[in-house]
Amino acid sequence: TKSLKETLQEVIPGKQEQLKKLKAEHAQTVVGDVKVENIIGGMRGIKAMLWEASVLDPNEGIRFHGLSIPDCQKVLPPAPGGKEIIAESMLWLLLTGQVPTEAQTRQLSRELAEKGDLPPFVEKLVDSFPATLHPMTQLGMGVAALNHDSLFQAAYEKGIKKSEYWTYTLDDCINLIARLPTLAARIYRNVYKSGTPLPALNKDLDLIGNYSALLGFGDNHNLTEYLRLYIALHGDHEGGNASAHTAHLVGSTLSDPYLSYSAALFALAGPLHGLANQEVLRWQMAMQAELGSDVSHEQIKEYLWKTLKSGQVVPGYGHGVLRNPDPRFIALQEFCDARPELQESSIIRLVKKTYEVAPDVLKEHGKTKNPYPNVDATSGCVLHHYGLTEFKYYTVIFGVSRALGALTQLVWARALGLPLERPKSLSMDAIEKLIK
Ligand code: AMX
Repeated sequence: TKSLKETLQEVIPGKQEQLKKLKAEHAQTVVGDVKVENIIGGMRGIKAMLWEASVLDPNEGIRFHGLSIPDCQKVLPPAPGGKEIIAESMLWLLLTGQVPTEAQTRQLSRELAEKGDLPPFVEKLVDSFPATLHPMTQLGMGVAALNHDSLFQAAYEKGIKKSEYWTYTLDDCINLIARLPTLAARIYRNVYKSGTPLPALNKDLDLIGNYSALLGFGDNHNLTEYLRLYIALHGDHEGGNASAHTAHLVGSTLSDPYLSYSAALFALAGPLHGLANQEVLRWQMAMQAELGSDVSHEQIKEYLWKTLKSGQVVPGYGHGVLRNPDPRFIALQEFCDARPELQESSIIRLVKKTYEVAPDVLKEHGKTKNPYPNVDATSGCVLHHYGLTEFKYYTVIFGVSRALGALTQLVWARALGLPLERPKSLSMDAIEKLIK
């Protein structure tokens, strides 16, 4: 059985060759233009970044090395006794572009479990935070502190060849992915469970099986399966989103993976990025409190209009890039449809009914470019139903997940020798001069 590193070692030369050819033959080929609206509009639409693991099509949604979500659900090995995609098989696909065998997946699970313990000083650091400090702030600080053990940084200080950067980066990324659930679960217990001690990592469990057990939900198979799917699906959403882009930008300075991903987490903590799932839950629960559990489509329609007329957005709908229902939303909806306990959940039923009327209301409202649900329309509601009810913690789970894609790209950035990011900025006066 070839290990992840050995597999990457085989894949990298082909990609390096592809990049060399692109540079040699097409460095001057034009693939888009830049309008003033792009400069003042958050750089939307500008094709300006190399990102290997996934590409987002506005109509079809995300593809990981060409594989759609249903493709991944067919081919990626699940956990023993489980059915859903798991973080390890998704990580393997993102990093190598290949589907791992079951044996490779298990080997990676074991490696991650063996590397998952936190250094004692990080445990102490996290335990010293007040429970009132936001869990995302705690996660970002914990991840930054883990750079104490960065192999890349230590090797760089000693002096290594550029061609060796990626191997140390990979080692750091694997160590960080292994430790993230332990760190995130420790924060959960400190904030919500009075610091009750964590169980030991089980070397025979997958990464998210262990995460669920560390959180205290080891016996809750449904929640564990949901977390596996949620975390695999949120693993990567191409490179331009704020958290992925932050990791890439910081990493381009040759900051190590811990510092790069810590910065990414603070981008994810923003209300326009990682907080949407908790907003959906809050909004659906307010709807339920006002209208009761047995609501008609007509009543939901009225509630939607009330939200819109008060100048608020309908949370869970719309997207910066997507122009169709988010395939991640569809995958989560299918998860709900297949489970009787979720079929009976009043909040999940309300989410589904809302989906049946909201796109038409949003079309009539006429503002959003995408009237369809995004992944957050359901994601938080399922966590809540299965007993993970602490809203403020939901972005931390997203943060455990997004590491898969953001860290994959750091490995590729070093393997391909990508340079320091340095886009050109302009003042308004400078833009006006260009126009004249
Ligand atoms: N309800 C009401 N109005 C909406 C809307 C919604 N769900 N989505 C967009 N609009 C409005 C915008 O506010 C904007 O109005 P304005 O012209 O008065 O400023 C107009 O429609 C055009 O916006 P857009 O180009 O379609 O979207 P965007 O790229 O500017 O923003 C997003 C994308 C997701 C922030 C936006 O759709 C939104 O606020 N949705 C609700 C919050 C949400 O679900 N966020 C989760 C996104 C997924 C994720 O990253 N986790």
